[in-house]
Amino acid sequence: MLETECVRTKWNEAFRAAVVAGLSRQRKTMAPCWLYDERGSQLFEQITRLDDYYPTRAETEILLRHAGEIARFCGEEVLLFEYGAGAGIKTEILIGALDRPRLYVPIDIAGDFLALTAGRIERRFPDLDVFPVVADFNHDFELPELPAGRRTAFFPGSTIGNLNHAEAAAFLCRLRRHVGEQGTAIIGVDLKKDVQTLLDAYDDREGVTAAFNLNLLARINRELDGDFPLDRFAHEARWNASESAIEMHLVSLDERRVAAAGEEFPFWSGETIHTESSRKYDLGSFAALAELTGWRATRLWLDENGYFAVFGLENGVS
Ligand code: AVJ
Repeated sequence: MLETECVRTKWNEAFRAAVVAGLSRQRKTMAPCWLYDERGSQLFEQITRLDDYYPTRAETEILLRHAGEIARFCGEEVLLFEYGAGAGIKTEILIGALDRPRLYVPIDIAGDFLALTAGRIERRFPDLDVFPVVADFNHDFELPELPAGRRTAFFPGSTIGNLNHAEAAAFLCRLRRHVGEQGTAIIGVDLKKDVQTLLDAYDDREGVTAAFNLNLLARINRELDGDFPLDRFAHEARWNASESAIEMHLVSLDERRVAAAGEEFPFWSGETIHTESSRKYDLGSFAALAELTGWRATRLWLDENGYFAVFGLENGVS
């Protein structure tokens, strides 16, 4: 079997297992990574351009406005690691500002997507070496042997918001190990703000976020022979104050049984599948999390509205 085929087969099996496990639970849940099949990734791309979805705009504004300062913070001739490659324009802004970066190391679980990103960056920055690494950055993995030099970890998009406290702490520890002494990190973090602004961003007027969430059911129907009636499930965005998170749910509008992956799953009317949590930090709570994991949160850049933060972290070990 070709390597890519093999990965794909395993991935399909993992999806099946995740659906069966997630829909068998007392509180039905799916991890957000399953939202991103090809269609889901296209829809997410559309979300980033919506008026109601402010995070991409706010973070891009910060990177553009403070590119020089951020680049100086990272240093010269750095090795740049990006976790979850494919932030596209944001990566290009940072690389474009860096002083003679040595190497770009995009890290992603989706090998084909990674190859696309690597190719795009190589064409855009012909002098920069690119070394893609296929890995699930939510689990421990070893980096290959790389040239010497100061290292920067870039984690934009508030993707860290998908992780709970323990996962985020473990992730930040892993970053610190990867960049080593003298290492830095540039992390994009979405901030707490008035709840209506948050709800609008995750339940936009154009219905793209609803389509993005419902695509998970369409995907189960397509790939696992499911019979979810897509017009009898509704997208819902909720604010969970105790978790400080926006949650996306898929609500069953009726009591019914749904078939998928060769099994049957009962729903009561109003029962939901929880498909994503997107945690919102305040400046202090994120800095505290960073310091807890051995980083020093020494720099902070904000957008005009104060909606989004880009943190500059330095490895506390000197
Ligand atoms: C890609 C996880 C940062 O949480 O804002 C956008 C995903 N979900 N709209 C986010 C998402 C619904 C996004 N992240």
